[in-house]
Amino acid sequence: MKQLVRTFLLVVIAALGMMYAAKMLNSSAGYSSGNTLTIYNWGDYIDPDLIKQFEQESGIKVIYQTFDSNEAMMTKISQGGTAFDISIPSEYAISKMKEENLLQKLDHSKLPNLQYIDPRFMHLSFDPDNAYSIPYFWGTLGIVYHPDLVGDLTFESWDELWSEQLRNQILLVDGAREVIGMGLNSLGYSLNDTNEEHLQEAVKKLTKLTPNVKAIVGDEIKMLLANEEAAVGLVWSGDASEIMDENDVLEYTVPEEGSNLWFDNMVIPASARNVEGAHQFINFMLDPEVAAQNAEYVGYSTPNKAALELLPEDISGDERFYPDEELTARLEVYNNLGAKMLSHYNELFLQFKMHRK
Ligand code: N2P
Repeated sequence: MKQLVRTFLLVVIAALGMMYAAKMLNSSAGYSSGNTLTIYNWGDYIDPDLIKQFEQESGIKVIYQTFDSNEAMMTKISQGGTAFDISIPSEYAISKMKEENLLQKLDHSKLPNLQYIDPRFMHLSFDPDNAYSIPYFWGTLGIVYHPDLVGDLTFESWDELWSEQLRNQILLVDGAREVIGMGLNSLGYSLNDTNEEHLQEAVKKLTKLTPNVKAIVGDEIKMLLANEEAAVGLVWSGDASEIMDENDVLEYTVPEEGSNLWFDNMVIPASARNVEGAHQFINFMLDPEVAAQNAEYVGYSTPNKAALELLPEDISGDERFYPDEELTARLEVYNNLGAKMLSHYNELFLQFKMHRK
């Protein structure tokens, strides 16, 4: 009998131990519950001091992870391993995530600072009521170049990228929509084209660009261009602005055939645990002083009207980074082409990358 009692007690102790271990594991995997907020943002896309300020003001601890493409971000969020409370996708990704039920509706009554957003950036077609997404930054895609290293080229046309004098001189941002879209634009097609012949034509043309392409890179593109490691780069406007802050000899231009106009918005993924904290964070980022500080730090264009008024005139008045509606009219926003077409774009981009090896 004694033996039985001892065995029974041992089993109970082991079971309790296992329950405790499971609880510990759970709470470390579910760190986004309670007083923490898990943010998933593009690399180099926030002033780190603002994260500290938010932590101090809210008493919420921020856990921060970064991504370098909408595609990588969507894959991770749909796999569901980590419960992210905030993410910052671009428009076509927002529309796709909405369709896939990966986002949750926002409570606008918790976002009083939404009043500071320029109405021009509200009610856009990918989220007409801003029910799921709140503007963060916006911009264009264009070319940064070193005027002394490119002869007479001024990149009024994308075709100039193919000039022989640019052998091994071009850096491309590592984005499927960006590079395939640029190939399509250079042929006079839309960057949302889904016609297979046009897509094949674009890949064929891009393949011919290969001798000029030095590398396809992520955020390091800024450092490489600022240090004049290459003469030309295909970059997002905010990166261009940061590069030109470092090296003011460089220029930024958006070729005339057209390019991409993009909008990155804050969202709360469906799997978020700290929904209240996520609203607090969005409202914090919408505060004019916070948004102005963030825009000055990262170099991207703010959609926050009140923040824009706080920025120095040399930033807010710079038409290259704050193009007016007339200028943006010739640009195109990426459409959500559907999961199948998006993977096709990814495959074509991979095909182009493989050709370089
Ligand atoms: C910041 C990347 C900005 C993404 N490093 C443009 N959609």
